[in-house]
Amino acid sequence: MNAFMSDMPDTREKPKGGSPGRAGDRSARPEPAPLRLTDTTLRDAHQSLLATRLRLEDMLPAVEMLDEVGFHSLEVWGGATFDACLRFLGEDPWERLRELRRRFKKSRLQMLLRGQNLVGYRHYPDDVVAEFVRRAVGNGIDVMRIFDALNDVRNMEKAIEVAKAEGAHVQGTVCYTISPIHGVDSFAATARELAELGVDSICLKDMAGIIAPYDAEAVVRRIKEEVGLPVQLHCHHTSGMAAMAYLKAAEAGVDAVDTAISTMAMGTSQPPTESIVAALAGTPRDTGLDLDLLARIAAYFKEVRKKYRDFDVGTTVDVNVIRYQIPGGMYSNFVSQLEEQNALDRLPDVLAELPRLRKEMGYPPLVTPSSQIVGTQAVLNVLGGERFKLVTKETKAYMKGLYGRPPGPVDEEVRRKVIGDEEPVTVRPADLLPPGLEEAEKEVSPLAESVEDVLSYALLPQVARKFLEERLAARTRVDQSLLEDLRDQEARKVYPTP
Ligand SMILES: [Mn+2]
Repeated sequence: MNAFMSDMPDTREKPKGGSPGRAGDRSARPEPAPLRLTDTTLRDAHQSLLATRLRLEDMLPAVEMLDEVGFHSLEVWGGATFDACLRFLGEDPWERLRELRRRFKKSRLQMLLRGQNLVGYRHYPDDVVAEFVRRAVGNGIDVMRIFDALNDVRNMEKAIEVAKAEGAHVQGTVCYTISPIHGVDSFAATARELAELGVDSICLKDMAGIIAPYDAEAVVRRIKEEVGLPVQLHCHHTSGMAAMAYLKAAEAGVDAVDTAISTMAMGTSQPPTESIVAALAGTPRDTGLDLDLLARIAAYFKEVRKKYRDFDVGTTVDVNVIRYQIPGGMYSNFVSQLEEQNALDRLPDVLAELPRLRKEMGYPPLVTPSSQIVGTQAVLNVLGGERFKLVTKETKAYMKGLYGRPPGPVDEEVRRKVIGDEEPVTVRPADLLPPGLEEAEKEVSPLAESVEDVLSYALLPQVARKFLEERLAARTRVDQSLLEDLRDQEARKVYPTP
């Protein structure tokens, strides 16, 4: 699995062949290469549009076609898919990965990893992180995209180290956000830190779908100039600007972008593959992908999507994302949380509270888990009558530094209100965690049949226990019925019936 990305264009600055440019001439640009596309249909697209409910059985009929396209990679695992498999679908996420690996003969498979949070919502100890990454690569992941909600590289370094050692292509991620302290300088600085950890490429991740085309161009250009690694742009179509951002990024030399097949694209999902392919056809960044084949894939998912209509969030542009620069899910969460409290009239107060709170918390990018922490606390600050009268344990942990270093300084007065006289930690948060794998194994041992089962339990204890118990129960029922059959046969032997 080593060097499987050798076909990725070398994007370091080099003079055009035969051109007489001066050495170090900044105008000497690399030969334009085809823009590469990562397909997200089997992960982010259905996570964004169908509440992560797409089942393996509905993926498999499309695998052969998807494998033929010539995608840069296919994102098929990680993010919320792990949780949703165990929690809602009764599917073993590890088995899903192995099955996809068996069937994809030519393509690289990619996953999204939340750094030290893996595919969960809290920091896991290093031994759990290391084993999870090893097993993810061992079961078929080629490309591991690793991010941290706070862009704190200390929360990514363990996963990066292990994924590299296992021979995966490691993509370090810079989470894009809009704030007074974020800009091309800070994004480039994070990218440099990731490069120093030895990542193979950089992802600029616009999880909220808020990046404007000219900002995408500026950030991509700057990261490429400063870091000298391939750069991939990941956007959501939520604001309607993502395809424009891709075009400007393509002009700035971005190496790859994330798209979804058209019938699983747009809205909170990625821009449509076919549109990007058509937009660049005949240009120096021509993707070379086959629109007829893509059309067949689109037709397949158009039908499949109908089965999930109960979960389907549709594909309109969310103007609130542009107005408040927050992820689409966050706004709808506010609405449902306030509706539950019969307090929808307080929505403007919550929306006014959010930027104030975010400033006090050091401007965290809003992505799992920070989006949930900030969002819930904003609602509590409004409904509690007094700010920080009610505080979640996650807000406490955040203010203590247990999620890592916030991008900017936190408000010390607020910190005192939230954690009192406790000392905030300044070390890498996972340094404070004792190993967890052995303990997990002990707790789940009668149910677990593999290290992968133990990992599922270590990550999501209640959810995984329930899944493993149901799996055992299902098998026991089968065994008992077999036993009954055998007994019947025995009975017939002894007392033959006419
Ligand atoms: Mn995404």
